[in-house]
Amino acid sequence: MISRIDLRGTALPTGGALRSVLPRAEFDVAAALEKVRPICEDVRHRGDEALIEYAQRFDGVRLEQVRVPPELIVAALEQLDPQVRAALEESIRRVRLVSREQRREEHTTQVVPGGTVTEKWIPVDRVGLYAPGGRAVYPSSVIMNAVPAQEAGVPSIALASPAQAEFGGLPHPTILAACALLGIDEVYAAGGATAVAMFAYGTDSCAPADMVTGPGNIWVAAAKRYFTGLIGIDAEAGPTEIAVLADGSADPVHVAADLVSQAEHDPLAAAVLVTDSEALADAVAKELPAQVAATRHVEDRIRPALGGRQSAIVLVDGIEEGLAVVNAYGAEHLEVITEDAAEVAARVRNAGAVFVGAYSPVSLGDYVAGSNHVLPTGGCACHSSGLSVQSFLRGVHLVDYSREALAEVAHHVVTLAEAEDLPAHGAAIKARFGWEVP
Ligand code: HSO
Ligand code: ZN
Repeated sequence: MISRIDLRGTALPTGGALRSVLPRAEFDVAAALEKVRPICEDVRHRGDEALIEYAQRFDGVRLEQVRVPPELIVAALEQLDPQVRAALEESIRRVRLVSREQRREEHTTQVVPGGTVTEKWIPVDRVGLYAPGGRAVYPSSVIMNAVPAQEAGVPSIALASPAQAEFGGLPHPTILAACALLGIDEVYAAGGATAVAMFAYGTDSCAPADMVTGPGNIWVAAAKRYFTGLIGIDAEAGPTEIAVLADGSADPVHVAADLVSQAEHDPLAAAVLVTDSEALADAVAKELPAQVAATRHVEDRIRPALGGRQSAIVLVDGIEEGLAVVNAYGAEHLEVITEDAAEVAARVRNAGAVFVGAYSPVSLGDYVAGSNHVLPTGGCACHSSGLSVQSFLRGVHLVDYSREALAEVAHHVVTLAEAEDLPAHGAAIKARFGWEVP
């Protein structure tokens, strides 16, 4: 069901070489980009009319309008199962607690008397959130995107999610209900690349957004890539990944359950166990088929995910080597289930989020840990962060120098301007102090 990679007994390759022996799904965004380009341009030129046509073509729904009437968003919350509502509310509360503390303070540095640089943090004006439909209807992802945007102070937040034929052309009711809980009343029935294009260019019914965030399939990732530069994006989310770094102290039942839990998302989802314990590897390999047999989504997602080239059990000589492996891999989610888990976790450098010890499974983080579940995939954890309040803020420097403070460094500006053959830069200083700046 899951392959093995044995890295024991030899020196581990370093850097990129180690990464290349580790499993990873293929996710060819560049190829998808060619297919989404004409769709995005069509939305640009024909706006709502194009969105309505694509809803018909891709979602099999004849829409009267793209915008969801706000009273239907409220109605969806009224219909929501009270237990689901309570769980979503607790998720919102906890993510908000964590997000609130991420808000950066404005800071002023006095560089010299009379010369200051202040770093201000300004939220983007308008954000478009995307919530997938189809296989992945995740109200939790609406929360993970909306709460940090709200805590950042984004004044205008809209959401798009595909029209669902079985719900009369509205987005899925739990997505609408989550919007109502979050106070989002601007919702559009638009899916995939067309939704991203709607936010990027704007249409008659939807004002353009400065930024689009939210998970999605390869078409959403491709559209985000297409619009990078025109709008801000969170990340090109690829298939989800869990890596578990475990030693012989880990319970194989827990480890197997956690691997299966993320394999359940997608046939391309990656589940990777890195361990120095052959006994654990054997026990997990034995446990997996039993657990898989007892759940849903087996043939279409879990089996291809666990059996795919992106998943494996990786055997290493020790936890030190295991750390090198997980750092080279840069998983979206990394669980550390070892003795001294906190100490081992503290040495992880590359992971979207780290889950410490036996009682911090990824599915806790997916819903109610308070952490964010929008995290870098595909090794992007080596250079990028998960979604946070910071994602929605721009740092702006306010430069405020007095005449005296400028005079003090005028000669340095003139010198550097000359050194770069940009005399007009120097002239902008000389014009203020006479043309004889030394
Ligand atoms: N594990 C997914 C997020 C998710 N899980 C949504 C359940 N619902 C990617 O982090
Ligand atoms: Zn998940």
